[in-house]
Order: sequence, then C-alpha cells, then structure tokens
Amino acid sequence: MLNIVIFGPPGSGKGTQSLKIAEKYNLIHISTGDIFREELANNTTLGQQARGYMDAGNLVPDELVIAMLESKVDKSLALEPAGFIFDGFPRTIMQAEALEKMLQRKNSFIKGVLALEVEDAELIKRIMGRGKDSGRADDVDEKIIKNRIKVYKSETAPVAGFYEMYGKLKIIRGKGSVEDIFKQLCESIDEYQQ
Ligand code: B4P
Repeated sequence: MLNIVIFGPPGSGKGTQSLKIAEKYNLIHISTGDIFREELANNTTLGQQARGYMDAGNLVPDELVIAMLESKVDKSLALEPAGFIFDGFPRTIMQAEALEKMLQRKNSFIKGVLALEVEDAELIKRIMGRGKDSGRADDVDEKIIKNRIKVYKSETAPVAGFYEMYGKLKIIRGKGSVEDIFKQLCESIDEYQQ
C-alpha cells in the first residue's frame, strides 16, 4: 500500500493538497481535523469531547485521536484501498509511534512523509482568510491561531525528526501556487513508487 503522511503547520495547505493527492493516486484521505469537525457537527460524544480543545487551538488528547483513527482505518481497509494519505495525523510523537505499530499489525508501513514549510505570517494570513467563511471557531481569532502555531512548534514539529531518523522525511516549500506545490509533492510520491 502507498501510505503517505502530509505534515506541516496549521494552514500550510495539508488539506488542500491531500484532496488532490488522494484523487490522483486513488488513496483514502484521512483528516483527523475533518473527522473531529464531523463528529462535532453530529454532536457525538467524541465531538463533544474534542470541542473545547479544538476551539482553543490545542491538541485533542492522544488516546481519543488514536482510537478514532484506528477505527477509521479498519473501516476503510474493507474497501481494499491503494493506500492512505494521513492529513493532520500524527501530531505528536506518541501518535507517530501508535501509527507505526498499527500499520505493522496490518503488514503495512508509511512510505514517506511530505512536510510543507510555510512561514508564520503567511499561515496567519491564510487562516484568517479562510475564517471569513469556514465557520471554524479556531480560524477567526488571531490569538487562537497563534496558539495553534505555538502548539505545532512545541508538540508537532518534533514528529518531523522522528521520521527523519528513518529517512522518510521530505521537506517541500509550501508557498507558491497550489498547482506548483502539488507538482513537487507528486514528484516525491512518484519516487516512492519507483
Ligand atoms: P486541521 O483540520 O488539521 O487544520 P489545519 O491544520 O488548519 O489545516 P491545513 O493545514 O490542512 O490547512 P488548509 O489546507 O485547509 O486541525 C484542526 C484542529 O483539530 C487542531 O487544531 C486540533 O485541535 C484538532 N486535531 C486535528 N488532528 C489532530 C491530531 N492528530 N491530534 C490532536 N488534535 C488534532 O489550508 C488553509 C488555508 O490556506 C485554506 O484557506 C487554503 O485555501 C489556503 N491555501 C492552501 N494552500 C495555499 C497556497 N499554496 N497559497 C495560498 N493559500 C493556500
């Protein structure tokens, strides 16, 4: 299976690029942020548990994320996919380790991690722009957006080092046109498949 992680700070374009990658390579797109937002919209217990963390721009606790992700992967495996693109997961070292173990149990592994690099000022600009019509509580308040970036740097950025240790990390500049960035991402994915 072609399993890829798309990695980067909030607003770096993970969601935008994942949709395009999923379509081109016929992968199942798993966005933990989208799943939580759906749970929230449906007012499920999981959604209620995640709400406070998300609205404040903090991470949802690992136990909740990992259990939810595994159940989503299990359901999707029934469709015999070509692979997965994980978007917004893993966001902590603990999640990265859990993902490795979970895929090992399914005789699979992560082929590569594509990290989008974008400077803070551009991230804030993009997220504030999206906030005008996204309806997301975490997209409108600059203080909350800055907290998301701070949480990314302290809790999520170390995950890049985890994958670098295994030679799986590829850094791609996330500023430029969506199509140019997509082209670079595809070049990396095509290398995994050679
Ligand atoms: P996410 O849903 O993952 O939100 P994100 O990081 O803001 O999204 P992304 O980087 O995908 O941005 P996008 O492409 O949309 O997480 C939200 C919250 O959920 C987290 O804060 C956390 O609380 C919780 N959560 C999720 N996963 C978790 C986990 N694993 N563990 C714990 N908690 C978790 O792009 C943003 C904007 O930029 C868009 O408007 C887009 O149009 C624009 N854009 C994209 N590419 C562009 C480009 N090249 N140029 C200009 N603009 C561009």
